[in-house]
Amino acid sequence: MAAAEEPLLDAGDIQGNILAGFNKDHQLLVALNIRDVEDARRWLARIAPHVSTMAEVAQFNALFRMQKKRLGHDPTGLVASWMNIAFSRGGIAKLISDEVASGFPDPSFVAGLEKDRAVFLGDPAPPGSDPTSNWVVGGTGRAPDVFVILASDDPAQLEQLSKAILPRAEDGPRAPEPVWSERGDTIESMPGHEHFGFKDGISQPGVRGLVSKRPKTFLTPRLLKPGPQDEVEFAKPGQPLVWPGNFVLGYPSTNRNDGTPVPPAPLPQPWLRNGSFLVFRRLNQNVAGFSAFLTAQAADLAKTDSFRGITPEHLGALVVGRWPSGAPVSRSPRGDDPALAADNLANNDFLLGQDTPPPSFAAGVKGRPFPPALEGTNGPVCPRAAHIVKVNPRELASNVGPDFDTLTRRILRRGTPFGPRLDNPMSGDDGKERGLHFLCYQASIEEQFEFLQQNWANSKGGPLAGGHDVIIGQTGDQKRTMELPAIHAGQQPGNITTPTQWVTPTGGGYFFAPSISAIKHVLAGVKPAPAPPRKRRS
Ligand code: N7H
Repeated sequence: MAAAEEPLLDAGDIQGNILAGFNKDHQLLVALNIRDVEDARRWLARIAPHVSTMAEVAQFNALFRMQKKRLGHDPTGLVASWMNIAFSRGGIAKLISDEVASGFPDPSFVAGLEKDRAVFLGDPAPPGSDPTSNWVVGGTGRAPDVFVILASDDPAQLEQLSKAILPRAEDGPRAPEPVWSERGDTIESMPGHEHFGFKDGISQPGVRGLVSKRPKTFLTPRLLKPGPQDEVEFAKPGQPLVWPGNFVLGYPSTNRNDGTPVPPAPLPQPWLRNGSFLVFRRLNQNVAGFSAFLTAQAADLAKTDSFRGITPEHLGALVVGRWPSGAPVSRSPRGDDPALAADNLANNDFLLGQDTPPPSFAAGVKGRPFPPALEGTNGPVCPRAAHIVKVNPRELASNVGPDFDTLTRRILRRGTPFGPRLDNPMSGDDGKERGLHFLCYQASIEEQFEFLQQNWANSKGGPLAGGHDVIIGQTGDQKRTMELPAIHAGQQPGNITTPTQWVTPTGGGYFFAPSISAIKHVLAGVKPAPAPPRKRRS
C-alpha cells in the first residue's frame, strides 16, 4: 500500500494558535459580549487583519528553535505578539443566525459549557444543582459571545496589543463589551511548569500536512525512519502522527481502526473549513492541599515493603507519570533526571506495555543515550492511572479501541498558568487564587476533550484498569483511588485514595475558532476584494 499523500494546510487562513501554538510566557484572555451586531461587525472588520496566522506563528517558532539550538538558551530580544479569536454558539447566533449556530457539527459546542455539560464532566456541585453557578466566567446563561487570546514574550507589548485590539470608541457606541479578562503568565521561578511544580507542554501529537506546495515541507518535522505501514507512524519518538482533520475542519481525519485517512465529512457551512473547536477551562489548583496529601500518603506508604523510602516528590511523579522536570517515570524510575527531561528526542520516548526499543532516527538525526524505559521486564513501572496515561494510553489498546482510536482522542493543549506561585506549600494555603487556563483545540469537543475528561479521567476502568486520574478526575464524592505498582522489585502493588479534589473548575466555555477568511468575510461581513483582472498572454 502506497503511503497516503498529506494535504496542503491553508497556513494563511488557519489561526496560529491551533496547529502551531503561541507558546508565550504572557497571555491575556478576554471574554466579550456582543451588544449591537453592526458595531460588533465594525470591530471585527478592524481587528481581522491582526489575527495571527498559522504561517506567521509556525515561522516564528521555527526561528526561535533555530536560535535556541545555536545559543544553548532562549534567545533574548526575539519577541513576537499574537492574537486569535473564537466565538461561542451565542456569538455565532448573534452574528449569523441561531439556525446556523445550532447546525455546527459538534453537539457539545451547540449545547455550550453550561449546567448539562458541566454535570456530564463531573464538575463538583450538590446533586441537582448547577456546578457553574459560582464560575467567574461562563456558565449557565453567561457564556460569553467572543473569546480573545492575546499572547506575547513581553508584558509591555502584550499591554500595547490589548489596547490596539480591544473595542474602542471608533468601533461604535455599543461595540462588544469585555465582561472578563485575566492574565496568565509563566511562573518566573519555574518557567514552563504548572503550579503543582511539573513541567507542562511536553507531549503533543504530531499533525500531518504540508505547509507549502514544495514536497516534504511537513508542518511536523519527520525525525524517524518510517516504520511498518500497518503501525502508528511517529514524527519523533513518542509523537504519533495524526491527520489534521482531527483538529481542523475540512481535512482528512484518522480512521479509528487502522489510522488511514478518512475524507472530510461535508460541512454544513463551507466557511467552517479551516476552523477548530476551542475548549477553555479555568481550573483552580489547591497546591497546599495537594502537597499535604502527597506528604501524608508518602509517609504511610514508606512504612511498607513495596514503597519503603518513597518521598512526596516520588509519589507525585507516580501520580502524574513524570517527575517535576518532565522526565518520564517509565524511563527514570528511581529519581528525577533533568537532562533526560530537556532532551526532546528522549523525554517522550516510552511505551507502556513492553520495553521500549531504541528509535531508528532518520538520516542526520542523532539521539543521546539515556536508559530505556523498561515497562515489560518486571511489569508496569508507571501507574496505569497516572495522569499522562489516563489521557493518552499510548500503544496500549484502550477500553474503547486500538492505539489508532487513541489518536482520534488527542487534543492540542495551549494552557498557561495563572496566579502567583505558592512558595511554601507546606505552610498552608495563602488564600490567593492560582491554577491553569486550560485551553485545547480539536475537531470534536464531544469525542476529544469531553471523552478524555468523562470517559477516561473520571472513570476507574478507562482507558486501562487501574484507577482514577487523581489530578483531574472528578467523581461526585471527590474520592478517587489509584493503584500504584511497587517501587521495589517483587513486592505487592499498593493504592492511594484521595479525600478531595485539588483541581476545581471555576470558569470556562466552548468556542469555535474560525478561519481568518471567515472572520473577515462571514462574521465581520467585509466583502471580498474583487479578483485582479487576469493578464492576457500576448
Ligand atoms: Fe494535563 N499536571 O501538572 O499534572 N498534564 N494537566 N490535562 N495533560 C500533562 O506532557 C495537568 C488537563 C493532558 O501525551 C502533564 O505536557 C494539570 C486536562 C494530556 O503524555 C502534566 C492540570 C486535560 C496530556 C499535566 C491538567 C489534560 C497532559 C505532562 C489541571 C484534558 C499529554 C507534561 C490543572 C481533559 C499526555 C506534558 C501525553 C499532560 C498536568 C489538566 C490532558 C504535568 C495540573 C483538563 C492529553
